[in-house]
Amino acid sequence: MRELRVDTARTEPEPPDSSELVSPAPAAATISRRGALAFAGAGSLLLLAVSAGQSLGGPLRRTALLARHGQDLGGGPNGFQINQTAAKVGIRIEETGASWRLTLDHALPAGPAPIRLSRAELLAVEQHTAHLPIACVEGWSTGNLAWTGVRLHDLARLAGISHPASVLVDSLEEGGTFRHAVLSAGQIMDPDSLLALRVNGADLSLDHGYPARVIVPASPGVHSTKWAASLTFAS
Ligand SMILES: Nc1nc2c(c(=O)[nH]1)N[C@H]1C(S)=C(S)[C@@H](COP(=O)(O)O)O[C@H]1N2
Ligand SMILES: [Mo]
Repeated sequence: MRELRVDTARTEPEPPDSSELVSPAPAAATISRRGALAFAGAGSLLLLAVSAGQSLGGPLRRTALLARHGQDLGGGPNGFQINQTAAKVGIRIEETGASWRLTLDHALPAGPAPIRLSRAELLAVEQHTAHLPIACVEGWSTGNLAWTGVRLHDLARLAGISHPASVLVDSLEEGGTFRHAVLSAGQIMDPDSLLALRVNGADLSLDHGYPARVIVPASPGVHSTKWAASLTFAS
């Protein structure tokens, strides 16, 4: 039963059918099918699947976080583990406000001038959603979170490099090991690799990297630079 291993973010509603047990416009899944089985038995599955609620940050998730880290992160879309708060690394709220721009650049000796985009301009570029966890080498990971933003590949094209070999992502942070990261061609070209502006349907919180942060699949958390300031593509 493959369904039993599907997690919350990938739990999809049943297709509508004639029995009218299935909502034609179901709300997001509240818990995974595995969780639902353990919790309520198969007979209640459809009822649970159509009940409204948050997929993450609800009471079940909160309990899991408390059990794992002994830390109460609160609920809500941004209620997941943080590695380095904005305050801890010296991010000033003013530099994340209306004056913030993302600089898209390239490492070519000649080529197009750098582009500077506001958060509103980034939100006007085609948005994609990827369901990915944060997995920190310090020994914790989240479940899948729904990240929404602009594909790194689309940003590379905007910078004038459609086949990048790598990208240097720099943050607003001034010191610190994690203030920048280099991503490979494979990471850039993955359709799930995003400059994320939103998570779980809400704007990123400041501690999770507002105004924008990188998220890439199958990579340690250190690659997902928060408080992005510039992306410099090399070919
Ligand atoms: N600028 C910046 N980005 C960063 C970090 C940081 O300290 N500074 N920490 C990294 C690490 S080690 C991890 S595990 C993830 C954690 O992301 P989160 O705090 O949103 O869960 O962010 C990464 N991005
Ligand atoms: Mo990390």
